Amino acid sequence: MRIIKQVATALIRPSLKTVPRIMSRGLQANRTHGVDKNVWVEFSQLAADYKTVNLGQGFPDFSPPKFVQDAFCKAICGGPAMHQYTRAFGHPPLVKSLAKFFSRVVGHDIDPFEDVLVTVGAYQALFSAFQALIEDGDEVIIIEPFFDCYQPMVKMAGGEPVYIPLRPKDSGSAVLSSGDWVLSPEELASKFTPRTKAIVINTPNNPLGKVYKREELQMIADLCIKHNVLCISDEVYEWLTYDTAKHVKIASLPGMWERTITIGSGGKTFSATGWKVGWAISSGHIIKHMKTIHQNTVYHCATAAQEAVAQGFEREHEAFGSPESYFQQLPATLSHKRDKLASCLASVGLKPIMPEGGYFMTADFSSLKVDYKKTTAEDEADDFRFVKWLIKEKGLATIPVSAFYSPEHRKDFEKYIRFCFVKEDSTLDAAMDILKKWSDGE
Ligand code: IK2
Repeated sequence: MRIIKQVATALIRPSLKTVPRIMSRGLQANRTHGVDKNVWVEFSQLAADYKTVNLGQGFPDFSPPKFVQDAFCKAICGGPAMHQYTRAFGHPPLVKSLAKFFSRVVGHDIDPFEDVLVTVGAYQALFSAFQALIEDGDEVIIIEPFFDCYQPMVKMAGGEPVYIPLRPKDSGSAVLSSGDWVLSPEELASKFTPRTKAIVINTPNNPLGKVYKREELQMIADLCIKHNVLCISDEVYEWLTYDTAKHVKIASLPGMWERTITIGSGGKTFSATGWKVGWAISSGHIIKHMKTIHQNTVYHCATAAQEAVAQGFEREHEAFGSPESYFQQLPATLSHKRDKLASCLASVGLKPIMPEGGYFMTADFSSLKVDYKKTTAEDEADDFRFVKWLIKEKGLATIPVSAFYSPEHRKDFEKYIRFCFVKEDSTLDAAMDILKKWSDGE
């Protein structure tokens, strides 16, 4: 009797595998077509599955500075308000400290309540910018290599990405530098059409580490002004520049403030990527449209994390330009790690491109004599195959660089992989051990 009852219940209860009727109408919205692959999802999982030494995704494996950790703890223990909603467009202490700090850097009086939007990481600032400003059929110029989310975000907004690659020029120097990767001014000019709505730049660039020089930014600015085009400037690594490279904000160039959206990240600024506090700074007439997207998507970001980032900026405002400033200390620490990694990569036959900024290093693996193709899928790009082989056979995770290119240009840039060096020395040493053992034939 009990068995009959169980069978009857199973027949009545809809199976999880039953296809809902709605599917016959087409379940998937058009905007999700062709944007389902994500390099971080795929390679972070692989790195975890194979318990690798992880120089893949860009996050520090050390703690944020003590002053922001303390600020976060204080916020959490700071009474009920820190655990509740704050102002939707940014916690007042944070928008005020961002405005105060960046007014000095941009050389423009920034209004904390009109010109700043706090977002869930730089990701949501980018998403809000594309959703608020790009219409069906608008063209958006994207400089390659580019942080991979620009392309799907432009497409989901109905826009058409138009790509232009940075190309390496022969500088005659034995050491390749990210500064040798340049835009052709004529080629860039040819990409502007009456349908161009915006250009996206990223300085310091992920993955190359290129820090755009003032003249390069001026050339882009002149085209933006000539064609009345917006500039979305992703500057999440702005404090991380090395040697003589200097970060210049395109928003600070004449005529650019009112057409530039500058995007930043508290996670990258204070080595706390899990906090997911980001921002967009622009003229209020642009920010107001981004606020509309923000209030109708996430509405709000975590209060205590915003409070901690605000305290971090207050502290940095006081310490600005001094040796106590974290914005001086972090690049000084990272520049040693960068040099160490570059000489290790060169010693095993990889050809590193020395980054002028950021915390990634790209290296050419094409002269290595290893048979990584035996164990990997034929239909994948060479760099994807090489990275998978490195993960599975050698226990070292990196990222394939063709993921930062459009389908049109990907084939030309399949011989590079990206290493992240914002890691403890012990992690970098473990990675170097793997590379050395491998090059010794072990
Ligand atoms: N813009 C750029 C250029 C970024 O690099 C990132 C974060 N990237 O990290 C992943 C990696 O490259 O390994 C973002 C935006 C997003 O920043 P946030 O974490 O603040 O959303």
